[in-house]
Amino acid sequence: MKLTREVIEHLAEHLERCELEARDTTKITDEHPDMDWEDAYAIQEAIKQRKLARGARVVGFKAGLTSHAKMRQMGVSTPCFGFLVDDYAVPEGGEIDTSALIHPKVEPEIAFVTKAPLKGPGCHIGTVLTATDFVIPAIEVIDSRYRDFKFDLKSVIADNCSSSRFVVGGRIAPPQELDLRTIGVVLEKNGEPVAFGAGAAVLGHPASAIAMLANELGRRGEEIPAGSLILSGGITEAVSVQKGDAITLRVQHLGSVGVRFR
Ligand code: OOG
Ligand code: MG
Repeated sequence: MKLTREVIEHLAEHLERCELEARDTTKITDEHPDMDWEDAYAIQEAIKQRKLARGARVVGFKAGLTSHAKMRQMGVSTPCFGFLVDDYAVPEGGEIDTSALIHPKVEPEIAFVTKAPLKGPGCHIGTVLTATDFVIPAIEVIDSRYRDFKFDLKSVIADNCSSSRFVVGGRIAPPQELDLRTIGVVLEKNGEPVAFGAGAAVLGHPASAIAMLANELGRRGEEIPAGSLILSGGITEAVSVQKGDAITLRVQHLGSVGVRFR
């Protein structure tokens, strides 16, 4: 670790304030070019502790930057992992207050809900599918706290991987009943299809993203508890949204899920 506890707490407070007040900021590595990966995850953890102290509950995790489309869009080459709290959850068909966000974008994702704990190292697609209760379509709303979504991997990890809101809905299915590599997704904005893809865009198989997350948490002595909801990562590039937009995600065999920005 290169940063002191004090600086980590300060950066966590700064980034979370930006989130809560819908303000953007420059990326933190500009002022702290020496910060390392441990520092980045320590800042993310400090943000989590701030939310827990205010009564939030961790409901799951997210993997991000798991598809080439996303890595290309954001100019990075490795996935990132973050946490999800209950405050981020929006009901299916619900509304999101756009004025509470900075510059939201939506992503089509497959969410996994676990029925058994997943603890790395050594997790792979097989262990993930065995521990999965069901998969369900998910729209993730990301809202980087960094100006114009310009960041590097350490800055975005510290910022809890741009987590902001998520909506799950449609039909659930046990993963054994689907081929998650060929499953097709269509993202619609105001009735127009705007992005398309198949599950294999995420690391060859969306369950690989969950295995990577479990192995990464294992390195830190943590696990994915049973009953967690995990977003496996955007299948396509993220799509910008504005006040007034209606978003629908259609997933082959799994119905659709929608949300509106008011
Ligand atoms: C980082 C978060 C990316 C995904 O699914 O790839 C992400 C970002 O692009 O701001 O959530
Ligand atoms: Mg995402």
